[in-house]
Amino acid sequence: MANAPVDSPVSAAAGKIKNKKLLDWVEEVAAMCRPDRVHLCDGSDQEYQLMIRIMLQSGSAISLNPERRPNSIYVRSTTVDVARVEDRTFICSKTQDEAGPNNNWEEPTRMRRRLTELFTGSMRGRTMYVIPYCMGPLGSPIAKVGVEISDSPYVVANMHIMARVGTKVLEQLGADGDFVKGWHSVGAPIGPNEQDSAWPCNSEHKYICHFPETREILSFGSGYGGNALLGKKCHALRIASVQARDESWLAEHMLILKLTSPKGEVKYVTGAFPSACGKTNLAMLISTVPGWKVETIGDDIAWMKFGDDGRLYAINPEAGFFGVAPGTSMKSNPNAMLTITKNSIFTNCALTPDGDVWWEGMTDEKPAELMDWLRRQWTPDSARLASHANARFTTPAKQCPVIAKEWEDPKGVPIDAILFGGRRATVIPLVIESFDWQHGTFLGATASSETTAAAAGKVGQLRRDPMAMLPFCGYDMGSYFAHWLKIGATPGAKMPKIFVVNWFRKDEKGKFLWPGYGENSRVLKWIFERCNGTANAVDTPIGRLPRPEDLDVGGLDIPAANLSKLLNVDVEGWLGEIPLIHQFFDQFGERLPKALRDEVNRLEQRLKK
Ligand code: GTP
Ligand code: SPV
Ligand code: MN
Repeated sequence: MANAPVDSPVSAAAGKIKNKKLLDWVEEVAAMCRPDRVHLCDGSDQEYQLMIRIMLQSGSAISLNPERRPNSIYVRSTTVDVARVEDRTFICSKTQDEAGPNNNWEEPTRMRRRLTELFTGSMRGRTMYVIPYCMGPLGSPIAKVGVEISDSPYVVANMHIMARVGTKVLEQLGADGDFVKGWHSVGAPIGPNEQDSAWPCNSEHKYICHFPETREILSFGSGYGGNALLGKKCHALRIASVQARDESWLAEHMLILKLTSPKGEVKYVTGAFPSACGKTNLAMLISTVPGWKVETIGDDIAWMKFGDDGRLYAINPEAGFFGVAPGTSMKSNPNAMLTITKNSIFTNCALTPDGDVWWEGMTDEKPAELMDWLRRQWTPDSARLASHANARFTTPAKQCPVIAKEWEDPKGVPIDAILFGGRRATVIPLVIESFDWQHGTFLGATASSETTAAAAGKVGQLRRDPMAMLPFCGYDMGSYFAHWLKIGATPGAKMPKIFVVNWFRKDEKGKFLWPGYGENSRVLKWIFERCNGTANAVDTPIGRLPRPEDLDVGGLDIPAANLSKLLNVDVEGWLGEIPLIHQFFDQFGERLPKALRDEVNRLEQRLKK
């Protein structure tokens, strides 16, 4: 990398870019943002180490103790930049109707004007990094290329872990390949005599904008997670959901797991759970039912396309995990703990005196002293959390001890079951099997969950989060539901079975009724056997449910009363949902498929019988 500003910061990088569209764009962004330097990312380990050094030198990062956690760093953001900002996230489609009631919308030309003002000169004093990335295994027919331009070395380092990046992607792109453009600036230019701050961002202006028609993302003002790592939520969900609609496939907020029975039979399962509702944990769980095994393919996003055999094949577009730290422990998720032993980035956790990280729930006993995520001394008597509730680890997927051998298979894995989950203290049972695809789509479309710290705003508010896609669907959700129904009606399609799960039911005292985590394997086993037609279920007004004796709870110490509550149909509760579902559906107007309205009516009739 050139260290001194040169006359044309773009020229060195430009010489290596063969793709005309990319070259023009890099020049356009550089001319607007006025960085001191331009760095075309090659994706090498040297480059990763350089990013780490830059962050260490600027005070952005601290090296963790290499004996405890080799090649790993600790980073803290500021209080105004700790999570996705849903109220600052926009879908700038031509019309507001296309963005739908589920998205903030702004007219594209107006938003561009506003963003041009903000991006102008926004990279002064900084290096502009050009990061070619591939979502999905290189060469996979399901994978897609994007290029993120960012002024943040933290973003570059994270993208190295989360996606396939660098020269190999540029080669795949070729001279005339197409790609998604992602503009990103932390929005904090450095003046001539100014020092950089430890976590540069813009505390006044944040915009996470998507232009679905031109397949562009413009993200300004934040350096955190889904706001800044544009391959993830912005590209792989918001832009990709629009592409998926246009090209008849599915881009979903789903984990992908491989489930093997004691007989060695394999099924692949995807699961949509809202942010911080258990995808990473389920994707790498250790079964408590003897002989059953879960292996990980992905923990956050699934792209699914039909194979020639009419089945849906899923790939994980990502290469790493950006996982919720709090609650992760050797008890709750040992495989995650073993994944993050090295080569990882920790953001907004607490720091131990011996240079390691800690977060709430990591150990039964709290450390005697810590530095909290806001750089203050902390002891167990401190009346506050040591790590932020949305503290995260960034870690390579290939380090996961239970990563499935086929996790990078370019053709994907054939899906047998799709799960919809959420945090529901009441009403929703432990598991429901849908009657058919349309009913399953209805259950997904009406799913609701309590909000979490993954997004800025109130925590614990119950809201509808259809298919866990409310913050991530790049177009009108009425049309998205229609797309789901259309996919299910594809001629010759062999669709997965759809299930609802809820690990978060509570008793009157607010205690979880279900132990969760590894014990969720008992539900996975039932789902597996339902797919094979070997487990029992009873038809109820809300769907097919196991009776307590249909679920393998051998060796599990759970009161019979809890189990019957977990598998009970709360008729009153469901009847109470009916008007709320109608109300929710009303906002989509004409675009709501009639079939979903029929499903509510049928549900009501069955409940009243
Ligand atoms: P994102 O990365 O934001 O998309 O989150 P995620 O869906 O991957 O959620 P994750 O698995 O990281 O879990 C989030 C929180 O839920 C953690 O604090 C977990 O400890 C907790 N959690 C996960 N699974 C269970 C479960 O089965 N039962 C209970 N009670 N809590 C769980
Ligand atoms: C989520 O919020 O669903 C995440 C974290 O997976 S982020 O990448 O910040 O979106
Ligand atoms: Mn997520």
